[in-house]
Amino acid sequence: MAGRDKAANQLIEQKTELQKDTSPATTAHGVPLIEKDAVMTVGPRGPILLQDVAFVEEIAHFDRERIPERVVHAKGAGAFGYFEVTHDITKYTAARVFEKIGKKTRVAVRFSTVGGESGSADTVRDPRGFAVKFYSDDGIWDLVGNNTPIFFIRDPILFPSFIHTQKRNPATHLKDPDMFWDFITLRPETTHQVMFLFSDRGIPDGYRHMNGYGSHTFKLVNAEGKPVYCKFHYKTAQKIKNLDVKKADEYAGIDPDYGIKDLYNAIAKGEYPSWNFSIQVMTLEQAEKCKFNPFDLTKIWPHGEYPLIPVGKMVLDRNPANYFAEVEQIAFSPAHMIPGIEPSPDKMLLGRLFSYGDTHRHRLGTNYLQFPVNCPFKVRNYQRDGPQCMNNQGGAPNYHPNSFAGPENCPRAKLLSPPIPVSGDAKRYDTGDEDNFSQPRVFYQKTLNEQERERLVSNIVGNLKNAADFIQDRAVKNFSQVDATFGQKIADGLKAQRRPHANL
Ligand code: HDE
Repeated sequence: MAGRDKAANQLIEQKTELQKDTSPATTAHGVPLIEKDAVMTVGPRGPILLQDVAFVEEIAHFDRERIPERVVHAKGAGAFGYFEVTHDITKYTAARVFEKIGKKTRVAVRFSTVGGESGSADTVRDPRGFAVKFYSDDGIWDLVGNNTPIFFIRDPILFPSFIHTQKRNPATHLKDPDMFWDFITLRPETTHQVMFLFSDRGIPDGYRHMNGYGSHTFKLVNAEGKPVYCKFHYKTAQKIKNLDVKKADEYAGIDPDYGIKDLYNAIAKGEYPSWNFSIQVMTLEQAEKCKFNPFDLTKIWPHGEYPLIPVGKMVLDRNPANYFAEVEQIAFSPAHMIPGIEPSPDKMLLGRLFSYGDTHRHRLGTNYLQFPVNCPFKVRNYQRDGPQCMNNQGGAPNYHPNSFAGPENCPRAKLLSPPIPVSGDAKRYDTGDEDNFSQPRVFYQKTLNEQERERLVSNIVGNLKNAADFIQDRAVKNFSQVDATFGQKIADGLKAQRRPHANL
């Protein structure tokens, strides 16, 4: 139909295929229906009979259609495709995904915004989630990253507070610039990510035109059991494209699902988006001597010292056949790692290892890993039963050790998980004061050009002006520690805009 895109025509294009199946409508227990669109009544005007089990079933299922949305990253788009190895990195890792050049692994991807609810606009200033599920021969590997190589905080205990400041004020139920900027300015380790967020890259043009990052430092282990630290990068082959503030606001009003639609239509038209995948590597000896903490998620590893090593490419070539089953129910977890890929001491990564499985058990249920989209190729273990259990492993022994051929340990996995040397005093180390401004300074002075710096200032002022004056002053103080001119420009911009409100 003229003027309509693939997403708009989805129902029409599917019709011919569906018409081939002429079997009747059924109840959920597979029994053919007599009359789909009428309840059973005594006489044409009612009342209804309780023996209309088809009606009771329909309503009971409808009553339970919603599951809790994700507490963060609630709005998102999903797609499927493959990852292909183009360069050999077996000297760093024995992970099956990177086994040999040409090796292909199926992937599922979910892109998302972070702070908004599931009905919120796609074109807001917010980091974007970039979560990839690799269906590897050694089980599921989830690389649950963002479109930024860094994050706001470096201690996971701060995460619930940080997220509360991005969500709604508990009294007004409104987004609250005081909450946001109060937290940001009281924890200056947020400065680097805040500057990235208010730069041009803070509003990507859909999900195809942005990079992805594993963000954390991970550990790779090779076939000899030798580890190195590493970071993962996806560079978009579509080129980086961002939305300017005016356009983004416009789309938020008239086309709030802009990102989902753009991805769906590109794939439906056969314009498969792809990303080049690379790694940065740091040896354990280099990590010891590194000038900054290589496990601090508010920092990047400079590419000059730790160059990108090409590895492969990821291509997305299939849209979800059913959004709820394959995207709403997809369950990523940084704890899903495979032999050859391990966590580093990054506190944020380690903090995340608990959270995701926990949220999935609450949101999706105990057996969420048995849903087709989450399911690895093979599972043999001693876990049994629980709600919605679909693969209960037949009559295989449900205890270990046993004498009846139950599954045993894997020597290869053991070799690829070398012992972790640890030392130090166990205590709560407040890391708020650790070098918060040197990398933001490089970002401001070297990475951005003059126009980009101007837009950064204007974007910050445009948002910060809504916070209370004393919070604005604190923000200026922090940004001045990045660069005195930067701080001054923000102060000047705010002064020009300052509203006559009292400093409450
Ligand atoms: Fe998440 N995060 N996160 N996060 N995150 C979730 O899991 C959490 C963090 C990221 O498309 C939740 O299933 C903690 C960093 C993505 O389904 C939850 C901490 C990065 C997605 C959760 C972080 C991310 C999530 C909410 C601090 C980038 C969406 C629903 C220690 C490197 C995945 C869910 C999808 C989702 C917890 C910080 C990325 C609650 C505790 C840093 C892309 O488990």
